[in-house]
Amino acid sequence: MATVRLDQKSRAIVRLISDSYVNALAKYFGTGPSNIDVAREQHKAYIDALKSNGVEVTVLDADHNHPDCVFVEDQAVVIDEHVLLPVPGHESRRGEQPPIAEFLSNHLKGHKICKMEPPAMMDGGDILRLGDLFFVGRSTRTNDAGISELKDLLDHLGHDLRVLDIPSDALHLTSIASTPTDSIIMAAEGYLNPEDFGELPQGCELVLMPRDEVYGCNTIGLQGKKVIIAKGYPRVQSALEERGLECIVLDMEQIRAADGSLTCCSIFY
Ligand code: CIR
Repeated sequence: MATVRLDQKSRAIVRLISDSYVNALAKYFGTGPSNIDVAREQHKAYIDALKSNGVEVTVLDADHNHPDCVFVEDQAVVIDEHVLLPVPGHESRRGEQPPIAEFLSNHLKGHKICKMEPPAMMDGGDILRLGDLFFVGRSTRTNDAGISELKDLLDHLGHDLRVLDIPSDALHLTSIASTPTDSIIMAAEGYLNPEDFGELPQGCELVLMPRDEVYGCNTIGLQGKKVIIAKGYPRVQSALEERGLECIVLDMEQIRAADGSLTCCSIFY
């Protein structure tokens, strides 16, 4: 999930789909991508949706040695004037990071770059931002040492962090929750409970969706009351529309097949 607030969401990086995408890790939502051409079409529509809604998008080349390289969210965490480069939780994904780190270092000159070191590990997909409050998932990809490094950074920036345990049938926190605005958390029943998030700041709301719409709970909120959602989750769509948001609906079938959600494919900076 984007670790920037809505007002900071004007630029994003994405990365093209690898020729080896059919070998992407897939253990949760999907059993593996089956059609690279369709995956690329769906990814192009994703880029177009960001661009046509006012986001300046930089497209990085694919890394054909890394089947999961399209999922850039996991590789870098941008928070205020800091970039945290985590140690990605799955060994096969660690080599994806250098070009992303290089791009962010070159384009965010005033930012401080913090590099995590093993045994700490974390995927960016385990972090959620609700205004100035952060949540992190303790998962198969994010361990306590990684969480402790994130907490040090957030303490330094004056932001609170709450830790949630990710159930064994989910990959990341953002696989089961997102923040379509700076005051709404959308999550799936049966994966997370209201108590897991704790008391929310005044004016914030937790919207719980039925368990069978868990994939739809990953959304990308944009400026202008717009939100990108995945196709096929009608209750997610109506819950957002009831709250005055305009939904942009994208077919994510071949991205989902590799356990990827909408937020996984971009880093806002
Ligand atoms: C993986 O298992 O690492 C990829 N196939 C999917 C990563 C999805 N990223 C995300 O949720 N942030």
